[in-house]
Amino acid sequence: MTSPIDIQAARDVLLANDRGGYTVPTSRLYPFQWNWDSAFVAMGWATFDEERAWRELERLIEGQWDDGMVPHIVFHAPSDDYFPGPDVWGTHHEPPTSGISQPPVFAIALRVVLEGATDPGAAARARPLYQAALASHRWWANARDPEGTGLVAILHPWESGMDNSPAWDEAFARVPPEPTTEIRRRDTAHVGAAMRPHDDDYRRFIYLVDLYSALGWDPAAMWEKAPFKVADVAINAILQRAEQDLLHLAGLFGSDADRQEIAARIAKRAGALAGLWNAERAVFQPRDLITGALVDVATSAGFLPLYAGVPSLEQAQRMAAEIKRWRGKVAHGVPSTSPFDPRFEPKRYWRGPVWGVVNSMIAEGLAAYGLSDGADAIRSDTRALIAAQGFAEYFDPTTGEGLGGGSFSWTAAIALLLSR
Ligand code: 9WN
Repeated sequence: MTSPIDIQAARDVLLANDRGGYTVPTSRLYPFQWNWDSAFVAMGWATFDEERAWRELERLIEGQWDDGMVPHIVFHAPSDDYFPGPDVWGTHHEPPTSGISQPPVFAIALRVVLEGATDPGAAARARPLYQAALASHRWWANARDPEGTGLVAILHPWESGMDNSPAWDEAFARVPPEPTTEIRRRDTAHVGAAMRPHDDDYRRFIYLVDLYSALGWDPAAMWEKAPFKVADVAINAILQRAEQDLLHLAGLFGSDADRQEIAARIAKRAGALAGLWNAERAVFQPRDLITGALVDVATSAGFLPLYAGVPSLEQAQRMAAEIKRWRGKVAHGVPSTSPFDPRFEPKRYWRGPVWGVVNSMIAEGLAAYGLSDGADAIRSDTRALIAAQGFAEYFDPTTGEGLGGGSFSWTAAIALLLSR
């Protein structure tokens, strides 16, 4: 029997990371507002402070661009603790923001916050946020799937939220490690370099930022010139789930035309996502849009279509069995990279460690298929890791050790959601 999660301690993490209506992922390492972190964090706030949950979503939307993009970072206040800052991004937006997006968890969080709300003003609060979410889903379709295939692409590994996943190795190797901006990494001053991406990864990360900045962050020019273009499973699965929640919200706040538009995107993406299934590996795999080939990799992102109800029941059962096999090989699930893959590194960021937010989505997906044994195992692993090690950024699946930044907001949010 593991000890329970300390709920007050989880709340205290959010309170300590609150910078006035937005929550930093953790102090020092990530001193701004991050897109998908904030969506999970809003759901965490909603468990004990409804007003604060609304503010989190509203403050993220302060960074939304006129074309609908919700940037992956909003630089609300200056800080020297992070690289690359607004000067490197050069987006000239006010407030300053990065120039790429991140997994669109926003509409999912909006629905959760609204459904838990007791304040009579909640609908008035949700209405403009619904419009913001709709605009951002349109942006994904227009800017990141201009050919209308049904699958959106990421143009930078940071856009996936899973920065150094082996899913990008092949495509990323084609990006020249030759930025014009001088690299001044700050992350390795805060956490050990062995837990972070390599310097060579940073040279390519910043090369892409320099390239897109020179193109004025124009989506059409970026699409044409991007040397890195991948239809990521996580982005598409999360967007598909978010569209379902948006469709529900459109029933409250939208028009018939909105509903038809959203439903059409859902239908098209469902078919396109089905084409990413690898029956032999029992995971979904990304497609490299430069070569046109599926990337033969097995990562935790490959299970996320469960969260959007994409797989058949038989596929879902096969994935549940595969997750069990991975958990059997290491001590704690779900590792971000298959522990049977030679590239598995249990401490290096997205190349092996367990992430609470990913676990929460996979577990919710399995539960929706009635695969409650699998869902319960993942939830109890997540609870046990947090109870034993605190609110770490991520965990070593072989030892359970908490790694990366400490007092981490989205881990605290997941702890609160798991303790409801
Ligand atoms: C780049 C904030 C973010 C998360 C990402 C995670 C990491 C940033 C970085 O931290 O990425 O966006 O500098 O390493 O990979 O998922 O949103 O917690």
